[in-house]
Amino acid sequence: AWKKFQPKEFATPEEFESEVVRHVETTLARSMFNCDETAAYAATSLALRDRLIMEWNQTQQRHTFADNKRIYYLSLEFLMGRALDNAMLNVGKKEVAKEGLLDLGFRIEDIISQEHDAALGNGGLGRLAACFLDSMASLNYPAWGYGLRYRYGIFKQEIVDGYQVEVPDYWLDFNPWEFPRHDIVVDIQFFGHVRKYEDDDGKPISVWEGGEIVKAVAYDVPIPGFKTATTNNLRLWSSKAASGEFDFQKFNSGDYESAVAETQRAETISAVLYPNDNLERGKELRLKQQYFWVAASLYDIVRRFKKSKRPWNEFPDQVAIQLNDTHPTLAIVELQRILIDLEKLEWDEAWSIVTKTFGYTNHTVLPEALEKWSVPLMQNLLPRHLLIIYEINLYFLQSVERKFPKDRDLLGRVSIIEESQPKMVRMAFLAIVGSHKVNGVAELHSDLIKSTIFKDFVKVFGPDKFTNVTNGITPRRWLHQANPRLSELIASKTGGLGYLKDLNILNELEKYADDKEFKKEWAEIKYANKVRLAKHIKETTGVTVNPAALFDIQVKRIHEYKRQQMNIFGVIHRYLTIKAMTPEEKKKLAPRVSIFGGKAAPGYWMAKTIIHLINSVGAVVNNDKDVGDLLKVIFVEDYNVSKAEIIVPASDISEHISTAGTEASGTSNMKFVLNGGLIIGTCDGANIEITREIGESNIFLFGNLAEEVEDLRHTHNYGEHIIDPALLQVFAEIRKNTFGDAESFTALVSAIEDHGDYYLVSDDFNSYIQTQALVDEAYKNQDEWITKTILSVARMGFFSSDRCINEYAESIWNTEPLNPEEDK
Ligand code: 26W
Repeated sequence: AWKKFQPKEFATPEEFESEVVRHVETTLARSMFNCDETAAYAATSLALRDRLIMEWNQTQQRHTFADNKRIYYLSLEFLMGRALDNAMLNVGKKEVAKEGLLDLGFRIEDIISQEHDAALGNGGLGRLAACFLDSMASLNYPAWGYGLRYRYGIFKQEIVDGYQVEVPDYWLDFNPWEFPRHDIVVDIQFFGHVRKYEDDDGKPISVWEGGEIVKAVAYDVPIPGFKTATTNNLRLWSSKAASGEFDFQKFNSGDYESAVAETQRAETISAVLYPNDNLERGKELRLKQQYFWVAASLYDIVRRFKKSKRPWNEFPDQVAIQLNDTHPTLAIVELQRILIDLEKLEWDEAWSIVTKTFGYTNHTVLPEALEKWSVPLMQNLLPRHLLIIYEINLYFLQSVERKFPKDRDLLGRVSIIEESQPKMVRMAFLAIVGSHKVNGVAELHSDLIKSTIFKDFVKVFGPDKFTNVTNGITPRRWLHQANPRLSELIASKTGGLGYLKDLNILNELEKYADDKEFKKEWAEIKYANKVRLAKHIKETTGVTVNPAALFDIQVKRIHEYKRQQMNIFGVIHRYLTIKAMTPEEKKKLAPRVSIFGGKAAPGYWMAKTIIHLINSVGAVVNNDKDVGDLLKVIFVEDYNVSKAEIIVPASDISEHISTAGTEASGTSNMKFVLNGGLIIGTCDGANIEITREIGESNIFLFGNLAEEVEDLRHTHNYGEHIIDPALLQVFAEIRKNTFGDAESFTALVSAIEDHGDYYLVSDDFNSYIQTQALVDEAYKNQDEWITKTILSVARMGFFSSDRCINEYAESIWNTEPLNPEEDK
């Protein structure tokens, strides 16, 4: 018997320091005399992860021993951001590390900022997955994340002459947070054909033969919970050629090129994250990614289940698989294939296991984002799966026909196969049919999917299959880590950091909403956060902004439905208003900084044009002597998670102004309010529930409602389409080449004037401008403004992703936490 290895407790800064030194001098093989910030980051991370590994192993042992139901969260995206700060805070060792590093001559912030973001996601969906991992670990759920280990995450955005330029994000040079598991390798099959025969009992058998094999190698990332011994696992799959380095036979026969090409082709599968958000393009490589990841994950899940030697009918009691949008829908088909082809279960028994196992979350109603795969493409790549899909569809349509024998149209509408040219597999329909629960991500959104895109399925399955789980965010990263001073102030008034585990405790802040001393500190913290952002803006853009000005922020993916174009048109309107003001009038106006940030999908020309317009307006406004401090327009380059941690705490007002009915939830809205910023927004997504929680008087709502959108669009197309006069003035100014060659912005103007204004920018513009004027007025009364922000923060408890995860656990997964002996 061996003595168990005891990781360092880091009880004192000296102990931490000595571990950092040990890693610099041994693991990194460097001398402390030339230890720069990069090396200090590496050694600090390595010291900390030694500790994580132990808790991670113990967590896995505990889970194996208890053998409870596990949650598997399948997501093509995990937008994790940086890990070091989060790990230090979650294990409660940041103070010790800070002291230890200071003693070595380093400031902890400088060390933290050395880390490259893990940017394996596009936006909301990927960041939600990351918040869920944090909550599941912090609440002690036995949970796994499964994803792809992209070599290139979301591209890095550079702004050159006002235009977006994409630069590859190679992030794996040094990543101490992942552990390659070269012993966990799964063979994944593609292409080939299906051979059918009858066995001795006359039972039809299908065998998937031929094609090619690619290897999936597991890389594990520890996910530490906040103040708990639970450290869960995120398993990311990396693709590798099956024949090793390269094909030696081909190599020896002189065909060197194709020998290497095979390796390349295999490794391409996990090479790059698709940078489209809310746009489906049907590329074969994307389907390969999806199957590769799903098949490897299911192999792993099934293998783990089989170790328990339980009968198959207990599978749904041991395994809950949540599908993060339709991207992993092939998992439904793959599990059915494993059960009938490999485990030889009867179809019905297998299908009952499958549907009890899966839950499907929808994250968008935009038609262009709904996944469809062409039948010929799937036939070629996954011949056996296509046959199973047809069979699932057959049995499903038969059941629909039995239930609604007179409704022939219904069958065509709900069919998993769209009878187009070519035929298409509708992945959302497959996900609904193969799951026991379908949920939307905010109340309005969950209602909308029931009354629009999935209407017929409510009729077929009944309303109980559909439910809502309103999104949430982790207060650990989005308050405690991003805004440490605010967190400290809150802790000092609510009895410590307990509020981070039970966010409803924030309610206790209500009694300080009129407390002079408290408000002063509150306002000072906001100001300091604005100074921090102003410094970042100065360093990255060269523009000086006044931290006393109203910071108006819109950061998110650039998309027409999110209406950054309306924001920048509003900025132009403000600019024209200022230019026409007398000096007296100018004195009465609250100075504003309009801050934008976000990436455009590389092929999304309209979104790129919006970025160009923002930068062009900035170039003019920021250098106009008539305007001075009254208005500045900033585009923050390369918006990502670590930038969000600087930007979110610095906002006075943030913009969530999507056309009503288009933004499924939004989650940055929650982050901004939790950090003491107010919102200007439409009645869309989670804005509605935020209003319900914080009170109507603490939010600036405007614009048409979701139920009005359809009629308005109809009027644009078939009736009179009158453009708002203030907006026409803005267009006239653009046409005067005030912001550079007007031709470059024609598409933006013409989308509204000539192409039906699908996103209702003109319809909402007047209401938007007026509401912005209300914001100006409200900001002048700082005392009331601060009270509003305190009351809002106090009422944000509902939006913790902990609440959200507990709802999933109760209403979809039917699981409970597995608490370790003692929580720290
Ligand atoms: C196939 C291309 C593609 C890629 C990503 C289609 C759709 C997506 C995502 C589902 C888009 C997305 O990120 N949706 C966002 O999900 C967030 C988390 O639920 C919501 O808060 C956002 O409102 C929603 O836009």
